[in-house]
Amino acid sequence: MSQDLVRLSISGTVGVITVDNPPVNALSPGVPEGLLNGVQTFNAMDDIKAIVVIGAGGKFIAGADIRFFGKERAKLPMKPQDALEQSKKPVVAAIAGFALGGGYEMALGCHYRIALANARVGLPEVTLGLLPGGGGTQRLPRLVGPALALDLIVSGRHVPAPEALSLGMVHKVFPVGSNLLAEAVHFANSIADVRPIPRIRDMKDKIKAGTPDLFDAKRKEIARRARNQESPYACIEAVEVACKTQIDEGLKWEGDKLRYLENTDESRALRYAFFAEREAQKLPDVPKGTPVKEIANAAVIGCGTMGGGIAMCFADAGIPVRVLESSQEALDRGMAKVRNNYEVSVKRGSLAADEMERRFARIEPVLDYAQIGDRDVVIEAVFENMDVKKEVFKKLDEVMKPGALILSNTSALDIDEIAGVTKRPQDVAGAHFFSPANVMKLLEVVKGKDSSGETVASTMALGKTIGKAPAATGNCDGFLANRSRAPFNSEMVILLEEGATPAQVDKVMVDFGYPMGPFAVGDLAGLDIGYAGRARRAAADPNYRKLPIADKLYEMGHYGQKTGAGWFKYEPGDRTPHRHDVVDQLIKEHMEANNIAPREISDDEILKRLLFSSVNEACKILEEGIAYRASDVDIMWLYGFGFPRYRGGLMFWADLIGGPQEVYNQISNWHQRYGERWAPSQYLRKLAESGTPFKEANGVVS
Ligand code: T1G
Repeated sequence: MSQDLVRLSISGTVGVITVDNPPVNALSPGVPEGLLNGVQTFNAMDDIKAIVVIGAGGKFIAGADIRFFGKERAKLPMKPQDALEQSKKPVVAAIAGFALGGGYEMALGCHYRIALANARVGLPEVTLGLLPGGGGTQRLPRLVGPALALDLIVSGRHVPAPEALSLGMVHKVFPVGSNLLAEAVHFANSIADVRPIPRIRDMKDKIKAGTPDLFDAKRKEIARRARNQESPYACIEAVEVACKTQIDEGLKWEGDKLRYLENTDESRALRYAFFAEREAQKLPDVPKGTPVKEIANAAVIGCGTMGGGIAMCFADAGIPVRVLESSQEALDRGMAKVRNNYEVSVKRGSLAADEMERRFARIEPVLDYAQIGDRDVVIEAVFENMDVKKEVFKKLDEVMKPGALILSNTSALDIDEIAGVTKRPQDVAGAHFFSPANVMKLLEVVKGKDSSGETVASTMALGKTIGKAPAATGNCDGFLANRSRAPFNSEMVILLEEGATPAQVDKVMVDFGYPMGPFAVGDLAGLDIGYAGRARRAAADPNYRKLPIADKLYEMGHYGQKTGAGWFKYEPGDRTPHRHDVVDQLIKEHMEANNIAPREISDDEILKRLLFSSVNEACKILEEGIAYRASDVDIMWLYGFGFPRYRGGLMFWADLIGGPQEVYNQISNWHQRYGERWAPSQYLRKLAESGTPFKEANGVVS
């Protein structure tokens, strides 16, 4: 079996070890064994002078097989990366595509590393709540120095080959299109007799730079971002160990730490999120292999905050895009905002000035619908009003070429009603971006009843092309993301009626791991958006629980940061939230008018009232077949609402704190106390009764 996943061949006096484990050459069972066997076999052959390790399929190795973490794994007599390093014959790692995690660690066990120019290397284990457990934390600091090793291991970022060359992570880079195997054999022959063989374990100079200040400074630097997490700190400690101990002792420490981390909730959650994002691409009602439309160019209708941000997504992905507005003045204003967004990135150092110009040049402002008719895709991002959207879609139906994708960025409106004004509803779907569109990764793809499989598959693929995390949903008010979030938005205001304050609620959610509290987020997005949504829901549902405090705050003209005050008050030019006396007064008046005595509300109750209300709604959405699976809910919450990734997502977190039974029991209590809005979903009850965890929930209870 190992031979199938790892093949051995000989080219002259060079032994070639080829890893062939599609789709990403992960180090699944059999691959480490095959690598070990390859090194030992070629070391036993006298006429082999050097060895090459290469991956099949245009990629090197993607790292350990993540599916096997948390499970018993075969123990090898020796780690392949150690066998590679101790080989008596020099070993060359030939990297195409990617060498990540355990893959790059195999390359670090080799004595030389060469790569194609479009390959990338890295140690992303921290993104899975782990640390490089195959020698990376001990070898990389010796190769490039502890400071750079800390940056690479704690960030987990991928390093493009040219940069890796400049950092000393690879020895040589070959142009794309080169015959990497031939180049590797040639390179191996050129170093076959070089002695001593350069083993990283023998490199002792750079590691001396590992002073205590370096590690303390790194811990301070990550403190806010790594709140509530263990793995980033374990990565720092591992590099510190590398600087203080012999490598074999460090390797043992590292292996023990990996075995601990892989069994933490943090790592389970992060590994779940990794697979959930990929699972979301699988649409049960859209056959695999459904043709996907080529998108060579795009158009966006509307150049407001959303339209401009969406245009940037295309420009950033190298796709030329025309932005259409109703007037030159609106167009100029929108383009100025886009330019400013780019300039902020340049100022921050996250974008080079010349790259900004290239991207900005891909966005072409236009005023005439005739100028967008030939586009492969058009995304409508005009005012969130059904009549306005229908007018735009009638126009698009007239001008767009046959087969063009015609998408709406609506965040909640009925996609079937919108598609219904066109003669081609099969080409229409929702492509709901989250503000700011050029930053937030979620793309909520809304399937209309007439949307063709090709339209849905093409929109999902477009999401990946522009660097988003796409997830699909059926059609309902608010779709999957905003509808599951709506109870959270209500419950947070209702808690104020009982004695909580915006500051207390925000602190609970920030301590839980959100980057910002929900009241501060409301002030940032603008309270007018929520007001319109509540009015629409109240009109549609006589039982809708009104939020008088929120409505009054809006009606008094407090929209949030844009008016200098909302739930909090803001000094001009300063986003720091301060207590807003008007809110205190509104809460006081509401309690007096309703004879409510304020009570101490625990942080735990606040957290669960907000999140359980949304878990319950998500169960209703799953039961109605609007969502495919619970992990899609989690993708929406991770990428759309900033739910902390190291908790896996709303549904995965609910499993961690007791699962459906715990949630059902608590919701049933609140149903007694607060009435219908807390009526538990039938599906939730079935999950509880059947003992099915949320993460396996797909709307059906077998
Ligand atoms: N293990 C198992 N499956 C993996 C995998 C992995 N490492 N990487 C990808 N897959 C699956 C993925 O779920 C999908 O499956 C298919 O391969 C294609 O993936 C000891 C502890 C390599 C950049 O973190 O970043 O090594 O959906 O859609 O867009 O120190 O996959 O088709 O059924 O993402 O071309 C460290 C994780 C592991 C790299 C390719 N390595 N992978 O991206 O394809 S821990 C990583 C990626 C470790 C050691 C430590 C990306 C990719 P399906 P894809 P892609």
